[in-house]
Amino acid sequence: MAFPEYFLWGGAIAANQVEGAWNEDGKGLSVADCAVFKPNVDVSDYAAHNKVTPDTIRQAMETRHPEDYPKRRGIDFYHRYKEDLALFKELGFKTLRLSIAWSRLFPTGEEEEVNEAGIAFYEEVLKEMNRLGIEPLITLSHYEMPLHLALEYNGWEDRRMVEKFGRFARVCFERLSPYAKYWLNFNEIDSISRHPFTTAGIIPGQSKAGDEQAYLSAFHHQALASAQAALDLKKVRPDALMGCMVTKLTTYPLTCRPDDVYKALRKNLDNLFFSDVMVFGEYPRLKLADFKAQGLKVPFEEGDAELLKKGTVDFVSFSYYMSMTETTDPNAERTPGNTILAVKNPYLASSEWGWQIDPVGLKTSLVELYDRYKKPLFVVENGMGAKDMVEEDGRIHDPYRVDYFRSHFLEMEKAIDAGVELMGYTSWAPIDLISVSTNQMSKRYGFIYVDQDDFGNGSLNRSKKDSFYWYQKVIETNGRSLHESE
Ligand code: BGP
Repeated sequence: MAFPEYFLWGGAIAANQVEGAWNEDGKGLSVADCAVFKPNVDVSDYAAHNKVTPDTIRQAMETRHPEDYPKRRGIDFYHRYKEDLALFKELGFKTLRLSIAWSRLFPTGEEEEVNEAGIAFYEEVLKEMNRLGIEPLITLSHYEMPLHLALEYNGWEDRRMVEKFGRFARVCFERLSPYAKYWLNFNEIDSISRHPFTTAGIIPGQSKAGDEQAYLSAFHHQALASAQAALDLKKVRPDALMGCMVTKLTTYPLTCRPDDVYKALRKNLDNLFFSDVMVFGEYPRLKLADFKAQGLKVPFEEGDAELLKKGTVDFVSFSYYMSMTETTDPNAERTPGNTILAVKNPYLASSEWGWQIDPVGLKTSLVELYDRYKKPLFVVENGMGAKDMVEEDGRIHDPYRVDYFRSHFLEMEKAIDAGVELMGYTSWAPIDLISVSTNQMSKRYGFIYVDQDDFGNGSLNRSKKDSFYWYQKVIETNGRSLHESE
């Protein structure tokens, strides 16, 4: 069978990893502006890369220089978006996933009125996308929020964030939904405990209730905000669709020892918990029992249960980079994954960053999620970070990237054949950008090369890699080229 005619092929980017212009046109400091590049720290040491303390934040606030804070400069999409959108058009994109920097619209998050210069930027970007016929898929919150809210409230631990986010989301819907039908609430909402500051503005060690309780409270508040946003979106644009977005961390047992199987099952349920709440509009019993056993409490207040039930999502989206493996054996070899360390699967190859490459796991994830939720799915991130070499003639040969995508697309097609309803696919990322976990530029994902090194040197010129032409053909033939021999 083939990819359906309506299939939305495209790519995904995030404001804080591409825009730059961190202090232009009234933008406030965001949590992403505090992310420091640490060239001498091992790339698998996520804890060290993401370490945030009141001191590191103070240092970040005092420095005006973007050299050490790569997300402040991004790839200058803020000034080059027309050129980049034209390249996406040339690739044949039906859709582009992008996010809104909250701190451009509300510099501290406390303002009553929107910063007009901030929203005007997104209006222009979306108008240009509409003109080019590229359907926007907007993430309201992708690892970005005003820093002030982290300092003042310990981020999403505080319930008042629901109302502040609501104001931001409503402005986005009023001003931007005329140009955009597809929306996502929070990027990888499950990542709160893996990198609480980036995801939820929580500064570890600052909560009176303890970090674990703070993470659970933050999730509850984000789930409420998501439900409210789903309802508010429909008031402004009834035909718009709201999706949730999770990191799909499909986990296999290392052996068929019953204890390994059970451990993997629980890992999978931990991962599914987040989308369960947003799809079913209620907390799963097993997780509630788990929280109780850990002495944690979901901070339910009157009306919360009804809101969660009313504001469920229309579709389920997720990122998929690799699968994971678990065992009860404490001595098993471990390998890095997406901001996580997992047990190494002996059947899989790994990227240069240690992430294990598993196309079949994408099919497994799609079938599992569709069977569980019976809602349309959207793969909104998938790709492989790699080092690219620019040849003397300026060309970039990246067969490893083509191999990665081809193998994943073929498995995605099999999932569609198996009956999965898949709305579309956006690669991470169509253009090289700043890495979330390590703030590197040299961890490249794009079909489009950006001339910039880890320290910010380079012309920022864009050029097309070999994979550009390959993906262009996939889109042009709606996947049929995957079956042609080269
Ligand atoms: C996801 C994030 C993205 C992205 C990607 C790759 O978790 O949603 O923003 O960056 O991972 O991760 P990294 O940039 O660390 O390679």
